[in-house]
Amino acid sequence: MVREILIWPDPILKQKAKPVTKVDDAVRTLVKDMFETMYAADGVGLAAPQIGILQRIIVLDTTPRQPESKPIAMINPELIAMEGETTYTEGCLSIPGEAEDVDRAAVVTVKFLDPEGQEQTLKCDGLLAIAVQHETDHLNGTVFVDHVSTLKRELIRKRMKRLKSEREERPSA
Ligand code: GNR
Ligand code: NI
Repeated sequence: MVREILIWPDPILKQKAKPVTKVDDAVRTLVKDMFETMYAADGVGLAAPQIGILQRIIVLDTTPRQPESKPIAMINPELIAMEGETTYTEGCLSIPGEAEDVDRAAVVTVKFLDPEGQEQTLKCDGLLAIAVQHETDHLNGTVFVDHVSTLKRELIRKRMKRLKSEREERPSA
């Protein structure tokens, strides 16, 4: 089921998500909904708080609509190593139409539980490393505009206010 994505600055997006205590069918159903929502919105990642659920779950697919597309679901992800630096122009499904440069680690090692509850460790680079950091930020109540200047953030806040009021007038827009 495709869920509705919250638009920043929704107060839910500022909260810290709670660790998953048991990887059960409810978690697996949520992961399925998160993939459906991410693909429907043409994103490369999605964190549970973006659909209003304060649990530490993220999904990623940095090569959607390619034959070798690799969907990854991470439960309770933890960044255990970060190396190097890189800058990438980021966007966010919760901040539609906006993009700003953000500095992050270039290579990250992430430890997580897969949907079977098995512990996994993955070393990521490129867009996947950026997306993992962007999504783990969401689990800690942070969005990419928290990494840009106050001036840019306040301009984006105004545009999101306008976007929300337009959507209330014309819900299909
Ligand atoms: O779809 C997304 N694209 C993207 C581009 C650059 C850096 C990060 C991202 S993640 C974003 C989806 C999203 O908002 N996930 O929280
Ligand atoms: Ni995002």
